[in-house]
Amino acid sequence: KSEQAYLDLCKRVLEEGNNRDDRTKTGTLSVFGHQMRFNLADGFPLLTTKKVPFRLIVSELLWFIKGDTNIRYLLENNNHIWNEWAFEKWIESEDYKGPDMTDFGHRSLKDADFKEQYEEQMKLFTDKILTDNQFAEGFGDLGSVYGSQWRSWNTTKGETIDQLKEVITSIKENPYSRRHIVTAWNPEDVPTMALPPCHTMFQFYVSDGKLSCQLYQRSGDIFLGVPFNIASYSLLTCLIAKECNLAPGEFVHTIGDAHIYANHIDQVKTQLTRNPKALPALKLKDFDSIFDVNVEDIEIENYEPHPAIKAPIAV
Ligand code: UFP
Repeated sequence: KSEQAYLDLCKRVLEEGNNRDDRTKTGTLSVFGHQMRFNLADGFPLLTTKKVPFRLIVSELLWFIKGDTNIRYLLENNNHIWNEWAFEKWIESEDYKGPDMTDFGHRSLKDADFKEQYEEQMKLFTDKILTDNQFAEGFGDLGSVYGSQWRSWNTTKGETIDQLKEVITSIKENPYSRRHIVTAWNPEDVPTMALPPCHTMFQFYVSDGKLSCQLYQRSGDIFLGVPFNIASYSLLTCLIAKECNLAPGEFVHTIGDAHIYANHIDQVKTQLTRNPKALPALKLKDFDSIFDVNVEDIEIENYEPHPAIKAPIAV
């Protein structure tokens, strides 16, 4: 019940995890292959053992659902989680005239003066994305991220496939199909992507009037990423269930490389000392199509988590 499946994953990795080097040179404890199940009838699986920022999860998911790949929508919703990816393109372009921002992620962790400069440039960048249409078109678009993979997958014939729309139609028309799949992993694109999709594919399953979803996540940052990912796909499942007149079933979360970064271990241990509280409830306003849903249509009720726990993000 509740968030125990997540806490069990944390315990397993602390106990059994292999010490591994990783791309970010931070070092991790990692296991390969783990599955968590969340029964969405038990409450909405937004962790209570630390505060998770639900509004960011909502605006990011609606951004994907709309097929939007421009960070302007996120910024309009005060969501900054994808900024670095767009910023990177800007500082590498002819248009950028400010101080050298090479390797800004690592440098701003180590150098307070640089961090200040970086934050100043980032503020200039995001203000311009919000106010200058042409600039936003040029530098706000992230290209092949989930929004485009879900809603306008490019085919070799030069056409696009709306996987999300098609999967919803197939759930409605042929609920017992074993082909309710949306994929984000495109082997042709992967070699040139800055961040190949972590959520490689997901599948839906209808049983007893309930809609379940399973995600295969190739790589999971257990402390910072996974709590977001659980809530995001659970919300997606609840939204699609509502459109299809089904009750939410289970969210099954399968992770390939499930890791705790070396600089998150103390935070995870702190979190494990806390007693989980009752899960909150998701409240959705009525809608006909998930493509029409806005941030105001989604509320979380009775969310009374333990305080947030800070940790550095691996870059
Ligand atoms: N990561 C997540 N969830 C996400 C996301 C990224 O856990 O939604 F976008 C983490 C996993 C890993 C890193 O720690 O980001 C991606 O690095 P790599 O591509 O080397 O697996």
